[in-house]
Amino acid sequence: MAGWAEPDPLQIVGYEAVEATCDGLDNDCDGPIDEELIAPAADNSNGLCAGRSKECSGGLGWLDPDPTQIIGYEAVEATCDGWTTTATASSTRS
Ligand SMILES: [Ca+2]
Ligand SMILES: [Ca+2]
Repeated sequence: MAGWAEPDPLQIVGYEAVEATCDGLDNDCDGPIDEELIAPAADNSNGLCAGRSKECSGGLGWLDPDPTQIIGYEAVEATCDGWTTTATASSTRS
């Protein structure tokens, strides 16, 4: 067989027939990068963060969504831990 031939994509390290890895690479060689990936559930699923999925950040992989972008987020409950913050003022004057 003479002439030029396309390389076998199966021999390319990291190649995927269907893009499946959030890595900032176009693993299926179709142009778009990290497209149509199925995001895993976020690590923090408490409070307003319930039901959220991770976001693909390219080279940094999957990251939990930024809680400050969630409607209703309050800095008082910055840990988004499911607990309701209650004011318990107990200061006394001496
Ligand atoms: Ca792709
Ligand atoms: Ca990818």
